[in-house]
Amino acid sequence: MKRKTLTQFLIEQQRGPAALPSEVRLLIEIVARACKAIGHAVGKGALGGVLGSLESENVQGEVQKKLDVLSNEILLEANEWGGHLAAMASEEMETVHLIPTNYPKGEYLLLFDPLDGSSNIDVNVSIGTIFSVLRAPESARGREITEQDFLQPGSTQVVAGYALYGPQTMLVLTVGTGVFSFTLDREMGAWLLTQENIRIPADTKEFAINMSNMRHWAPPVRRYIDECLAGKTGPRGKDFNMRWIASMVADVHRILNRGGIFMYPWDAREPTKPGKLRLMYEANPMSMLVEQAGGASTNGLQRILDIEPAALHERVSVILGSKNEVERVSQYHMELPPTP
Ligand code: P6P
Repeated sequence: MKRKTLTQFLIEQQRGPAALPSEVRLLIEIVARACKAIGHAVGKGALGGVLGSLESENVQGEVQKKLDVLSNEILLEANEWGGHLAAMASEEMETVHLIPTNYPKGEYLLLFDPLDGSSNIDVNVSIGTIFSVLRAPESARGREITEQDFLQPGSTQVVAGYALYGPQTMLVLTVGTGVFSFTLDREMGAWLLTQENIRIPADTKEFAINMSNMRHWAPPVRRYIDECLAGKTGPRGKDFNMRWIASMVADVHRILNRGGIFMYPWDAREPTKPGKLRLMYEANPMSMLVEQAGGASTNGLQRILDIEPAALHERVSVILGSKNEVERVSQYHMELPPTP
């Protein structure tokens, strides 16, 4: 069976209802090529001398893994020269990364978490790269891009996607016309289309949450999980299964493929922070993918894609996946007292 390449798919998206701009096609192909390079480095592991941590910490105050920094550098270098970007932003960098003056600038902004799930790197569990594309504001033409130019709600994203470095290396992508997955043919070095119009089942029997935080959750989340744990004998009338890979890309990929609900809610360990995950380059791209696949994504009270960002690295509570389950959790947030 002859499968479409990523390039063939993107050319079809240029001709189709998405009328994908050629600069966006170039952007996606460059990011996809960078993800191939990251996947290659991940795959070499100890043989490539890329495992382990550095002395440094990132803007999040997290110890950086060698592969975090390498992945970030691969994405920066791959995208600087192309003339399609006005600037970039990364989980690993304090502020926006401007395009060097010797390169032409474009009208798009690229945001990424270069290697998500870092705690899994050294123990050979799936990790991934998450990316999001915004248009630079018209008002930014002719001036230097600032952090403020990135602070757009997730509903304005042009592209969202991730690469998953697991048993297969996969690229999952949306340009607003549904969700498509590509599997890397390692012999050819080509991304080949393997899934079209992925749909998330509206119901599920599988939840994903870090149960060790149970005593810190707000009442609506505690109620939802308690009911799942009560199984057939409880108000849900069915048994649930639990999965937690501690790699958002891997958990979301499972949910895109067989349904489920992923939750990283606010918890009392850091009461002033709305959650652990980052809005701009984790929650927003994942939320666009999930909604494009017929799922839902909220912070418990509001659609994540509607959130007006106040800061580049702001965090958010994330509840996403099978629509009927996400709506149930939102209902509980409305019925129970708000987070203290
Ligand atoms: P915890 C990885 O560090 C990450 O940002 C997400 O990929 C993942 O879902 C979450 O954190 C795991 O967090 O607290 O369970 O280790």
